[in-house]
Amino acid sequence: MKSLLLAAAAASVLAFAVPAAAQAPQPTPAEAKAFIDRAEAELKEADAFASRAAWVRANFITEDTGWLDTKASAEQKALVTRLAKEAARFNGVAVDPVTARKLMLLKLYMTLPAPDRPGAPAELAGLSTKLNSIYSTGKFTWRGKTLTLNDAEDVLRTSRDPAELKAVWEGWHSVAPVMKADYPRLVELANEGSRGLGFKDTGALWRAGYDMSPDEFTAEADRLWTQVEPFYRNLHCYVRARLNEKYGSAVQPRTGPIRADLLGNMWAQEWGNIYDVVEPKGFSAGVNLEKLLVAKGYDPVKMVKTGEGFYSSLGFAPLPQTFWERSLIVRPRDREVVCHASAWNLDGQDDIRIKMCTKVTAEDFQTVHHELGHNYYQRAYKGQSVLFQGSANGGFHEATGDFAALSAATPTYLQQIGLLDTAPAADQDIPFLLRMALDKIAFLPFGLLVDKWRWQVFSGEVTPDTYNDAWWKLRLKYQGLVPPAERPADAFDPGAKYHVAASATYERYFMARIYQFQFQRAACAQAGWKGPLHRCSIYGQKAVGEKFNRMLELGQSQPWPQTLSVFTGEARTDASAVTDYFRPLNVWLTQQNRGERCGW
Ligand code: X8Z
Ligand code: ZN
Repeated sequence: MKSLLLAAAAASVLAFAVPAAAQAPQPTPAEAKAFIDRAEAELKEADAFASRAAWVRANFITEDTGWLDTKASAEQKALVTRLAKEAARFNGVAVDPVTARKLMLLKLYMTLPAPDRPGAPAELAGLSTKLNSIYSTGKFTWRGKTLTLNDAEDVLRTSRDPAELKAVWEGWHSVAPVMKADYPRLVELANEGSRGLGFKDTGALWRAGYDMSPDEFTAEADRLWTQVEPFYRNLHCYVRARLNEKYGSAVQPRTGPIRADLLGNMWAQEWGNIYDVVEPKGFSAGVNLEKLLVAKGYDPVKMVKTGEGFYSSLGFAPLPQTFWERSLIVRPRDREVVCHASAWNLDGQDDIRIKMCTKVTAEDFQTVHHELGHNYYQRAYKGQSVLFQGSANGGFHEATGDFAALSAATPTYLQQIGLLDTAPAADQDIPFLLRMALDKIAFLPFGLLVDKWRWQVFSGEVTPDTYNDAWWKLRLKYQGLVPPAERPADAFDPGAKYHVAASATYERYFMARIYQFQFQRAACAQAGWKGPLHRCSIYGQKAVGEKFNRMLELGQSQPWPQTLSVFTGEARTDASAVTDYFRPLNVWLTQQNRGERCGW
């Protein structure tokens, strides 16, 4: 693996080989360091302003908060572009490794970098805010009622009527075509900005965040997918058969792809909501977390408090009082907000908050742990300087809370916190693992394809007239899914997914679904766990928590393989942790699928 840091150091050696007389005066390493110090101070100030504007807009979407957010974001983009350009002066200077890494990270600072010309940062920031707001305020009419995404998701989760599912699925996707007017321009501007920073396109910039070249990252993602693909195909085959039995061949044929609206989730990215449809026969009834939460009187705040309790048991300090005062935990009735869950740190120190429209469901129990993981990570690396305040790579940030949730999902833990009254029967492993696989394994192809689509868009391989076809080609290839009916000519289905509308990168979720199992395997070994990996809970294991926090504290101060080895002793992304965890289920699925024509 070639790291960008090594590439920068090699370039500096070459530069020194050129005779001094042929060169403009070389800036010194000390000047480079002074520049970075100044840059970090400027970034900190711009961030403080931009993140407050973004928070206010996300909590109160109006024309005016959009205007303020756009202005702050445009200023931040202009600053980063200017700094990155200035940083180019130090190309070839033999700077110390810390400064070299910061110079590299400066170029990766913006997800959508702006071109270096007047008006461009404002135009790009404006498009970005606008698309996010269209998504977040999106509504459609169904049976005479106006539905938000939250309402639509409730139908997808609970309805077992294929006509209803189709209508609501199509209804939500009808909010996206209007975005198609702006998306190509956003792509064009971000690409121009990325090229100005020396990247081939914005997709290459995103892939450069993994301490390897963009092409190496593409190959790495493909390698990992190959490790888990057979398992996904097994799960697909099993679920398709159960859907066929439930709905009949006219709705879901026994062979070929699965209809995307039947899987309990708007994007068919996690399938745990249809556990009742695919529940294995011959086992005692599995744990129904949603029922337990409701029965025990959980409300959204109690869900978050419970999440906090898990982290406290690992030795993490309690959330600050300001977290409870400033977070948004319930969807407000009287104003528009960005409901897609997120975690924030407003000041780079202790002002951590979450913003989510929490429902008392199994899905949100998981999401609460996910979001808090971001907050504990942010707080752990607050001692790092601005350019090192981030996760080892994007996957680490997304994996942290999911790692906690792996323990929090175990029946042992649910019993420890009084959610489950009786110990689960000894034969519950397969139902439990199936429930987990519906979320964890089903997600993998989706986690990969969202940015496969964007990489193609940014590279120009996919153009606006083929946006939607290319999307469904990937949905079919990786997930084995088709839409419930032919899509209209103006459809822009990628835009019906938050991260596309909001330009948030997605490959990190794919990586996170692997890292979280590596973290879990290492954590359980540290705790001396001898049983099967899926039954391990690290609740209360303070020594594990302390070691985990030591990894988090490093932020992005060094290449991620070094950081990963601090906690796991492994320096490579390794999907064998996923297959280890699910091994008994894969054997069982293979037996169940006997006689089926798997694949699509
Ligand atoms: O977006 C999220 C989090 C916020 S970082 C709620 N997730 C992805 C998604 O919802 O698509 C978590 C799982 C994948
Ligand atoms: Zn997240």
